[in-house]
Amino acid sequence: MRAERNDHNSPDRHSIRCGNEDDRPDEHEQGETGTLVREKTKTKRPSLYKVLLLNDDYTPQEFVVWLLQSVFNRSPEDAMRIMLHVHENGVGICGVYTFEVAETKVTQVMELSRQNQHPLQCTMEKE
Ligand code: TYC
Repeated sequence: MRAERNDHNSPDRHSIRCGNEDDRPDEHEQGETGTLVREKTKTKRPSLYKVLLLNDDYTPQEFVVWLLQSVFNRSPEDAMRIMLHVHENGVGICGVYTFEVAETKVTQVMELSRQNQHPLQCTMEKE
């Protein structure tokens, strides 16, 4: 006797459920058993990028603190801590973002620095 193939939406169908699946009807029927295997949906997490601030001898500390608050949404205390870290260590992390967000923030920092005639440099680096 041939096994009944369960209705596609039946909750008791024989399927392997994975944590990461959607509701696409992406199933294989294996042989005559009627077993339905749902393939895992690949939802890859995006790569993350560190936005780095570089020290220089000319950009005013107040400007760097203001940038960290305005562009990177840092609290005044956090902005001061990051600025002093860069001042003392030569480089520091402003934040970690997906590619487009990191790229936008680097552009904003470079543009604001240029407009204010400061030599401040900002780059991004894959985590
Ligand atoms: N070193 C600068 C000064 O003493 C301050 C500064 C801090 C500049 C961080 C750039 O990314 C920077 N005026």
